[in-house]
Amino acid sequence: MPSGKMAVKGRLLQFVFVHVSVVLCLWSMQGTYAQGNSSWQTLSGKAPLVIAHGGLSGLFPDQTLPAYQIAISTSLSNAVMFCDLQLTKDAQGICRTDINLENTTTISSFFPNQSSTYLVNGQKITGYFAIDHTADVLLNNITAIQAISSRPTVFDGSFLLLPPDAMAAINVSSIWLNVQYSKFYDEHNLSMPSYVRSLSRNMILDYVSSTEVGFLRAVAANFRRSKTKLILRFLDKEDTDPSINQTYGSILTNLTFVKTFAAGILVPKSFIWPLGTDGYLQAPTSLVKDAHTSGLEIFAADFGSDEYGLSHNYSYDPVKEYLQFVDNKNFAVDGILTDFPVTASEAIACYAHNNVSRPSRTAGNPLIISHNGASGDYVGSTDIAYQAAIRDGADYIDCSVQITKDGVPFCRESPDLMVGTAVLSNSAYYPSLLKSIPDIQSDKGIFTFDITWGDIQGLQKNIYSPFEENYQLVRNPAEASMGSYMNLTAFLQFAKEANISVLINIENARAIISSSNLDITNATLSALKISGYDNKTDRIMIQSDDSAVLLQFKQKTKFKLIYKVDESNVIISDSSIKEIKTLADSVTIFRGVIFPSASSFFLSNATDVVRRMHSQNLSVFVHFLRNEFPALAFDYFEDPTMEISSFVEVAKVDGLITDFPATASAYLKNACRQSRTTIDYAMQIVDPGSLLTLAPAPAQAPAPALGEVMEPPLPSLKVSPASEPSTEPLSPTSPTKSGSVSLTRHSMFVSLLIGLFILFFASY
Ligand SMILES: *[C@@H]1O[C@H](CO)[C@@H](O)[C@H](O)[C@H]1NC(C)=O
Ligand SMILES: *[C@@H]1O[C@H](CO)[C@@H](O)[C@H](O)[C@H]1NC(C)=O
Ligand SMILES: *[C@@H]1O[C@H](CO)[C@@H](O)[C@H](O)[C@H]1NC(C)=O
Ligand SMILES: *[C@@H]1O[C@H](CO)[C@@H](O)[C@H](O)[C@H]1NC(C)=O
Ligand SMILES: *[C@@H]1O[C@H](CO)[C@@H](O)[C@H](O)[C@H]1NC(C)=O
Ligand SMILES: *[C@@H]1O[C@H](CO)[C@@H](O)[C@H](O)[C@H]1NC(C)=O
Ligand SMILES: *[C@@H]1O[C@H](CO)[C@@H](O)[C@H](O)[C@H]1NC(C)=O
Ligand SMILES: *[C@@H]1O[C@H](CO)[C@@H](O)[C@H](O)[C@H]1NC(C)=O
Ligand SMILES: *[C@@H]1O[C@H](CO)[C@@H](O)[C@H](O)[C@H]1NC(C)=O
Ligand SMILES: *[C@@H]1O[C@H](CO)[C@@H](O)[C@H](O)[C@H]1NC(C)=O
Ligand SMILES: *[C@@H]1O[C@H](CO)[C@@H](O)[C@H](O)[C@H]1NC(C)=O
Ligand SMILES: CC(=O)N[C@H]1CO[C@H](CO)[C@@H](O)[C@@H]1O
Repeated sequence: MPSGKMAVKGRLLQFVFVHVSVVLCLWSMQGTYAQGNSSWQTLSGKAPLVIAHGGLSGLFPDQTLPAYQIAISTSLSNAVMFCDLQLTKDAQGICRTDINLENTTTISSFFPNQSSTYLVNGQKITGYFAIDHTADVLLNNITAIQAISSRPTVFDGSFLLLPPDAMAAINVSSIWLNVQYSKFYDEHNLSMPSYVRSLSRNMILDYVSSTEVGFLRAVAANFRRSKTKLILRFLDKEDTDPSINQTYGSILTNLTFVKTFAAGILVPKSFIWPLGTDGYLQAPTSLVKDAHTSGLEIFAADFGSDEYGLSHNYSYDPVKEYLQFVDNKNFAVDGILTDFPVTASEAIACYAHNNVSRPSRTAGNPLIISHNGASGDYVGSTDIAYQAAIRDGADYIDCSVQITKDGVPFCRESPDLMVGTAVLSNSAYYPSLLKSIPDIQSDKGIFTFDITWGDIQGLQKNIYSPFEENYQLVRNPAEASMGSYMNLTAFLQFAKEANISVLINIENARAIISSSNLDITNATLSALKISGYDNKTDRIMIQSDDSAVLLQFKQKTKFKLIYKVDESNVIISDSSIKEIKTLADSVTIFRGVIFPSASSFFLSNATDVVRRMHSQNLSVFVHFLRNEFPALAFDYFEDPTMEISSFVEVAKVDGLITDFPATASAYLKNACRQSRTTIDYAMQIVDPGSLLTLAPAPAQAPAPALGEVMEPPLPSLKVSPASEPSTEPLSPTSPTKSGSVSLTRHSMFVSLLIGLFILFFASY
């Protein structure tokens, strides 16, 4: 996805009267559920709670009706909706996270140049405060905006602020009220304890938390006989609770004291799993066990799938982080406060306590094909990346073949060594070998076919992090230069020993013949022959974007062939599909050919290309799947699993080509997919285009049609290559089933139609 995701800025809508109709269709997949008891290491023994921080605030401006509604419809049925309470001039409550309303609302454009400055817990803050305005003005004139720059701003200004009692009007299972500035409001003659007491007479408050011991002690007597649980919320250890002038770090050392007025604690997740300065998790603290020993529930805060600085241990898969807190063999927190309740729900219902092995590779499951091995965690195309891919559950490991000056074919994605190696810092190669080959790439490069295999093996390698430049998201720095490249013969030998199938990708074959007089196609054929793979046609697939390369393999071998469509934004006509069918058994296409996306990073539509390819008996592989959130359309709620789920269940692809085979493999064996979950939950899949109805984007120009599939034959070499393979066709074996997996498994689709009719300037 292009780099502008952060920069997408929605218009601030200022309507006098707007009637927004929100229609969002989310399809959910539902199996039959066995009801059973799993033993959770929570205080109650029940599954951990999902607490939605302002609703689905990872997508919508937080604490608005759509944010809560979508959170309710996509989360566990007992999910808790969280409201951060602020008080207005006339002692009414509104749900807003920050005491300063400026960053999360349109208030500064409604009252320009009217900010004020207050001393809040000893700190001077300039901005817009609820205490300066009446509830009537705030709830009727001001709308919410997204405060976090990586999240969509297209909904800014569309949804009104809410008072806490608005949540009673929607179908919430439980409500959590958080009070952070009781002392500040008290100084302004507004009493949080009185407000919360009176609110509790009109609605059920399941949880009331506060960062102030003073507040909790003030209301403790009132809630003693109710079902409301009082929770002490901890800020950073160095911060001070102004109500008792003690740091949170010191309060944490006396949980017996906390138990005298609270039923639980809410802590930053780092109190439980501290993050080292190296970006990896350290050993867990004993806090969860200590809290449970003291009879306190413990809830962890600060979860977000689009977080910068997420621990590298999780490989950018947010599901793994939740599992670290709820399913780690030693303890489980009692609940998780998250901006993405949908992914926390999925982790708890579908992934936790799921010790099953991978379902059969033929039972309607798409193939998992690595992209340069497990390149999400290791330097692509190295021995350790391939070992990891196998360990992580790939069905096929892939080798993009490059060739060296001395004619050795080896595995590496780019022919340009400036990508992913330190070739530039070596005066033997730079600048003398820098050249421009427009048929390969527009930028100048230093190419593998100008350096010998021995010298390439000596180059320092660097892990490729596709979202480093624009988002500073780096991959597994601890392994960032580890591993060795493998020549094709060694790669095939390795695959044979590991008993794993292989996808060989050949690109730029004709440009390399013209510029270096080296023939990758023939070199690949030779390596296959040498390694004894020439008769293992069920173990090898050959992929190319060049019809002439595929035709050579078609003439000389019986391998399964894959045509790779190079364009990511293209319409593939039925006649192109028929042409492809004459060349190949399968097609590899980019994600956007199946689910095109709009400039706003929402999916705009679903094409029927997979169905049309299937009708020509072509299998369809989709690439490249990546976990980092900027790779994902907003429709997937920044959850790579939801994208995988959608390609498998909605698009029905036959193969997933991924940098992170572990994420795809975990998806295939999740308990919800296998209808074995003990918690009634249906994993979400997208309805492409539905969110765009909420977030109108400028019309897109239609995608161009795919150009000619058939290319002229490859040029000949100027001199005969040293080692030519025999021209005899390689001996066939029985045809494989790997390319044409039948996809019949899915049970019942339940459609959830959520119609939200939001009337602006109507009061609750
Ligand atoms: C689950 O636990 C409850 C309470 O401990 C018990 O009554 C019930 O029989 C258990 N159900 C199963 C399926 O084990
Ligand atoms: C609010 O926005 C201002 C200006 O963009 C920024 O400096 C400040 O850190 C933001 N505050 C919060 C709490 O995000
Ligand atoms: C707000 O202040 C700025 C300068 O600080 C000024 O340019 C602008 O006109 C003022 N707007 C209003 C509505 O007073
Ligand atoms: C409200 O939610 C409960 C359980 O979550 C469900 O049984 C009920 O049908 C819902 N009611 C409405 C009106 O959606
Ligand atoms: C609060 O009320 C007291 C007494 O009623 C008054 O003296 C004080 O000025 C008020 N403070 C504020 C900030 O309104
Ligand atoms: C809070 O405690 C610190 C040291 O524990 C002390 O220096 C400070 O004066 C106290 N502040 C107030 C307002 O009591
Ligand atoms: C912890 O709190 C309890 C209850 O308030 C108190 O009795 C005890 O002295 C405290 N312990 C320490 C070490 O401060
Ligand atoms: C390929 O690698 C293997 C294992 O490292 C080695 O034995 C073999 O000589 C290499 N082949 C070439 C052509 O360098
Ligand atoms: C493939 O060839 C090897 C010898 O090169 C032979 O041992 C093996 O049986 C053959 N396998 C098949 C399936 O033909
Ligand atoms: C969505 O895709 C279908 C099929 O490709 C096409 O007929 C339709 O016009 C598209 N709709 C939009 C809104 O782009
Ligand atoms: C590849 O080898 C075949 C013989 O096996 C030969 O006919 C063909 O010309 C070679 N390709 C090139 C580009 O030299
Ligand atoms: C400045 C202001 O208060 N504007 C409007 C806010 O909304 C209320 C209720 O709709 C109106 O009466 C105000 O005029």
